[in-house]
Amino acid sequence: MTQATDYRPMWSELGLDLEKHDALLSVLGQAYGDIFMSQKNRPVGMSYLDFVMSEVHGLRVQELMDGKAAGKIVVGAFCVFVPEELVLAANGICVGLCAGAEFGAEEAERYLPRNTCALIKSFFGFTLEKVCPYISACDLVVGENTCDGKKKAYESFKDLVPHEFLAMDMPNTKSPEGREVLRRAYLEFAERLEKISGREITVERLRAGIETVNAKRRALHRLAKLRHARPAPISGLDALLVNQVSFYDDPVRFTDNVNKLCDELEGRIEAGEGVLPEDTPRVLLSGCPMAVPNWKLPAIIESSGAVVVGEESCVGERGTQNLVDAEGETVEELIDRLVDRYFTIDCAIFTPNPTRCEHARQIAGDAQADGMIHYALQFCTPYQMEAPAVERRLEEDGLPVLRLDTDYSHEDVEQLRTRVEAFVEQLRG
Ligand code: BJ8
Repeated sequence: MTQATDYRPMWSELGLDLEKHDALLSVLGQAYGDIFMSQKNRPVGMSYLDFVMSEVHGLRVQELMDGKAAGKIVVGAFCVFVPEELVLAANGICVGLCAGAEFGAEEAERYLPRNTCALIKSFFGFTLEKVCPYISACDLVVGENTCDGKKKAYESFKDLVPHEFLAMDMPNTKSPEGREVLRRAYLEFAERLEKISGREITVERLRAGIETVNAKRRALHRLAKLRHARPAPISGLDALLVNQVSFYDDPVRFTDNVNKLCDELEGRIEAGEGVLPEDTPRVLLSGCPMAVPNWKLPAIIESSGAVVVGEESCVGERGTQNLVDAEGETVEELIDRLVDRYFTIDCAIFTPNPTRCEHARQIAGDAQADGMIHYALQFCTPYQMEAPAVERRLEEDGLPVLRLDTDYSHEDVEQLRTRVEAFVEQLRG
């Protein structure tokens, strides 16, 4: 994207390939302008998000470097199972790592089979092509052993990260044994963070971390709820962007700005103002997470005349649901409270995973959705396998469902558009 300051010395220091990085920023800047800035009637509060995005590889990375110079550590993650609360307690900054665009796919395929999902290929591509300043800035990268794709990919990815890597074990059932696996993983994570940062995780520090992240999630819950209004006060694209930025931005500043945006949306709702007319078909998205800058499908949906009113996704309500109870006398007790909350995340890696369907039904009802689009990345077995069950459950409620499998390329845009337009027509009845 475009920055006013010259960050090239910092990018060089981080070992980026400046030519490829320039090419990436120019494509992203163009896409952002076309998709976001062309929208009409955006809330004024989105200007903060526009600013953050314009500086996503600039000022935010500079802040990470300044933080490191002041003694903080930077921890990168690919999954919402990595608890930011522990990172904050260890004087760290937690960042989501780039995994939402096609870049360096050919290079990635030297390490991965062709039939690997686009998200995994993306983080290999960004790292191998040296265009991700975040991964270069990280003192520790956490690879959580979730789906088979990620689990096996981390075996070789760990040798590509510039600093330390931690493979975090994950359960695959919601059993007492599964809960114990997660608890042990968080204890090990806490120990590793203390070792790298040289700072003890105390009860007070962990409680403060929990309160910071709870406040961020509360603001995101508030936003999710305001989208239920008819007419919708904000586009699905802008709301998705808020969720995407939540993985990068300073949590306190972000929370403050999301709450200001929500104040504005409340004003819109009171005045009966919507971002689109009241009779615009309302769509719930459900499925794989959409990491920044994966905007392809929501852009197609909204330019086809519908509005996205919720995401049952890890970059959305699956990722933010529930808060952590901050009550506890010891660090171990607070880690147990973290486990209580994180163990409720209904990722498709769990078998069985019934609460995901129920959550999708609940959001669809609350958001007054007229239909649901199930989105899976090609070769993502967990979400592709769950799709028919989610579809059946929602259809039992009388909700039309469109199931789409795609990737990060632009080759299928017209094909997707044709199917989405026909679905939106169906919703108009
Ligand atoms: S908690 S959804 S963020 S693992 S798309 S890499 S599942 S093959 S991303 Fe996820 Fe954590 Fe679960 Fe959420 Fe595998 Fe599928 Fe690829 Fe995926």
